Amino acid sequence: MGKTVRFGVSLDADLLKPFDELSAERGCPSRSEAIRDLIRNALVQQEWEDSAAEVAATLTLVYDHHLSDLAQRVISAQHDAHHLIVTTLHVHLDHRHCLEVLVLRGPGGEVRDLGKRLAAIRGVMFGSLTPATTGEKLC
Ligand code: NI
Repeated sequence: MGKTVRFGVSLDADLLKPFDELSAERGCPSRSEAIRDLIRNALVQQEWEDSAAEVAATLTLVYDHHLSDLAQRVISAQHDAHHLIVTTLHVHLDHRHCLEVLVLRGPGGEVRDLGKRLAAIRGVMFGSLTPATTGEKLC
């Protein structure tokens, strides 16, 4: 962690009021922490805009493993992209439904494409990619 630098920020009171309200709603302890969060979010978003930059993400899938060869197709698609998958968690939600959480790491473009490919498999009921970061560019 680098040394802390203090700087002043000037902005319209009409903009500060909703910012403080939003920060309080999100449980942010101070304006400094709220501004740090905004900067980190912007940096993570920038990482994702560069499709070659290394990112981390989680992908959540829900599917019905009774549907013909669906479970096999989900597994095959994961094996094809084994280099992007750090780990998987499989939960048998009930007699029919499976929930899988995949932790992904690799170039943003490939991670995004894998998320789309798996979520688009016919029979997958829910697919959601949550962008994260490897943290290397954040302090
Ligand atoms: Ni299952």
